Amino acid sequence: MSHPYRKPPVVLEDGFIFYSLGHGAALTSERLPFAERLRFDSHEYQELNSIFSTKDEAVTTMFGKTYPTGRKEALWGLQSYTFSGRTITESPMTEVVSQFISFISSRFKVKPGDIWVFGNKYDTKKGIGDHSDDETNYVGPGMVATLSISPGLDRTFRIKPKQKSPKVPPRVDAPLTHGTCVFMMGKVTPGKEVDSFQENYTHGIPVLGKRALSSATGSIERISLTARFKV
Ligand SMILES: O=C(O)CCC(=O)C(=O)O
Repeated sequence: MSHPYRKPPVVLEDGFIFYSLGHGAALTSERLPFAERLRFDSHEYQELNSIFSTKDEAVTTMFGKTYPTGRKEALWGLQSYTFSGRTITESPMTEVVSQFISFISSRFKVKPGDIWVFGNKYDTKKGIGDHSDDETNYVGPGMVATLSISPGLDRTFRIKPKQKSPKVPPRVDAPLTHGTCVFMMGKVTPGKEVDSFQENYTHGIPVLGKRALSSATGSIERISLTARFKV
């Protein structure tokens, strides 16, 4: 990838990118072996999937009207979470979510009990619109991590600055292969309730074009797990 504003992402080692942004924010990613090993028929995947199979499609409410999101949502490590006019309640813990929490806990030196996880499941034809995870009081170490579980289909993680400027790239696309964890790294400023990444950038998963859809090797679904913090 190239663009006129900043250096392209630096590939530090296999599957790891580091992209330095303005405002003390950075986008990095890393492939997690326990997630890369998951297949549709593995016990751990089935266990995670069974949580979503009990859910209805989430709907969002805007200006008093409800709209389908095309996604199923789940929550772990927090009793309930309310956003965009809906409340999600906690699901039973699964092996994959527990491994994800352990990884985040040891990597970022945060107690497992201070981490909660939001899960999305959607099919290849759906995406997630540009948004920020900028709820206040959830700043944690200034990082939100999102893990891709999508055997057979790669997606793209797209970030955009909220304010256009010649000093900031208009967008950065990071590859989301199965088992990749993307870290949105932001600066935590005392007195501010949102870290600099979430304050200054949006992120989203663009809908796939026809060509990408026709080259998909089987997967019709994608699960993402996003780790966030209670303190
Ligand atoms: O599905 C993804 O990878 C992104 C999830 C996301 O943006 C979110 O949960 O806020």
